[in-house]
Amino acid sequence: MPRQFFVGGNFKMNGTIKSITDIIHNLNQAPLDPGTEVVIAPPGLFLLLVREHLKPEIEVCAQNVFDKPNGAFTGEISAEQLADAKIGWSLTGHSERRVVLGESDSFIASKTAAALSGGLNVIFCCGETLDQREANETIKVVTHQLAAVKEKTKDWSKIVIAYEPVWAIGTGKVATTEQAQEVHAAIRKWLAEEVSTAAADETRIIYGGSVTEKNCAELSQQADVDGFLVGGASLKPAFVDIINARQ
Ligand code: G2H
Repeated sequence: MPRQFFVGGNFKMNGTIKSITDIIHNLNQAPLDPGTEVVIAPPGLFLLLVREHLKPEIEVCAQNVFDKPNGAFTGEISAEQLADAKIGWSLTGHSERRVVLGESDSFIASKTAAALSGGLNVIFCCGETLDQREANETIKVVTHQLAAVKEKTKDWSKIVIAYEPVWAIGTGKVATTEQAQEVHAAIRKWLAEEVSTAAADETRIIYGGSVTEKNCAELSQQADVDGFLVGGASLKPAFVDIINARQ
């Protein structure tokens, strides 16, 4: 079965009730490619607002999840609480949490496993820094990040892998189609060798890092690019053009 094209919008720590309501209204009335699975990740404060007003065809995603189901963990939200609130997805492993908040591969893997066992789907992010790319360590870094998840989870059917080179995030410097395809193919090879051929065939591997309505069409034509995780551009009306990149 062909992999369904997937576009996620990661709003990061942006938006107000007014601006997010405007985004919801725009997405609700825009003509969206029915072949694309669309998921948006507003700040946690707005998850319920978005779920209540967004059309049900579009899924809602937390930007973060904790690795315990409940308890004395001030400021955290569990997968079970998200699932109870009809939030079906969470991001894990975003480089801003790895770098700014110091999340380790092992903690991210625990959060990913907890999200899956709590009933969520996960967009797991991985990617190398500029120094690592220049040292020819891209594949080593990315597969190391993936291997940490493999240690704690067997079932990859609810995981979408987002390859996000750190040097391309929010910088306007998008990976070339060749750079993206090369890493996506390496991730698929890793899945075939380390997980299963079914996981390699079926897992969506999406690209993130300065995706816009201008560069998405060419990237979307690469054999192993199954969609996008979009940051800055997901806050703009042109997000619709990215969702419709394959039309
Ligand atoms: C990468 C991406 C979304 P942007 O972080 O996850 O953001 O498109 O702004 O580079």
